[in-house]
Amino acid sequence: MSSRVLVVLPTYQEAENVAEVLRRLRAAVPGADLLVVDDASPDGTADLAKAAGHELGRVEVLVRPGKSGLGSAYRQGFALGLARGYDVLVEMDSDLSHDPAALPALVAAVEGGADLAIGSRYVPGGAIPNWPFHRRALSRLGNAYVVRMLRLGVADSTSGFRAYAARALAGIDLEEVRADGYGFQVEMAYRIVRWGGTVTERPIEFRDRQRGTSKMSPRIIAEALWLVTAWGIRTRLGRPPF
Ligand SMILES: Nc1nc2c(ncn2[C@@H]2O[C@H](COP(=O)(O)OP(=O)(O)OP(=O)(O)O)[C@@H](O)[C@H]2O)c(=O)[nH]1
Ligand SMILES: [Mg+2]
Repeated sequence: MSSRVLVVLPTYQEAENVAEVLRRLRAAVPGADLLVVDDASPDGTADLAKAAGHELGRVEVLVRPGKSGLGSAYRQGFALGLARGYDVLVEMDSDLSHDPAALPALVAAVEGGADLAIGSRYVPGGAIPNWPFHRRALSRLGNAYVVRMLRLGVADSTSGFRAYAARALAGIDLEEVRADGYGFQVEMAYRIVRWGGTVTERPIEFRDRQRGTSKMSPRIIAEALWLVTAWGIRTRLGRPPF
């Protein structure tokens, strides 16, 4: 692995998870740099990340003044990574839902030529062992809607475990990306496809968070639904979607 890899980890109230994520990442991708983007979590996540970073090395913690959303944390982390000349930029949750051990396969796919490699729950080999029926159904329905609406040939466009080639992030207009949460994941994939990039999927086993609480809300789901609908309609009318 000769490329320079930056893993961006957004955190909000992940005190119970952040140190272990960093430790497992360091073991899985020893050559990568790790960037935690914390939105001033009141539970002390940033300090715990810094302490783990001292022990592990090559961990940077960026503390922002207040909760500004997942999409905004990634946009800022990616902009920093591009400015510093990384080749591969990784997106990953900090709640241990995404297994760091699966990351080398995503990075390898980008090194092999993909512009975006998505850790997918919906390709052969992918799984969500401990999700209740309603979450499974919602995620499946959401992905099916994206495929129909945007004609996007991606089985798991809402997955937040991915690796991007720097050229693809530089090719799309990151500043213009507006969506948060699931909408952010779909928007990034759609922008890269429209830019002419290649997207590939690799199977992952997604583990529901064991510790800490979810920050996803009905508002995030509604935003994604609304945006996908708007992008789909504009595309069908022959207009630029964004
Ligand atoms: N910096 C930052 N990180 C955030 C924000 N919202 C969520 N995160 C982080 O983004 C990642 C994904 O958020 P989660 O709450 O786990 O969302 P989810 O995975 O859809 O939901 P769960 O089923 O609860 O895991 C986690 O690492 C969060 O700590 C935010 O506003 N700012
Ligand atoms: Mg999560």
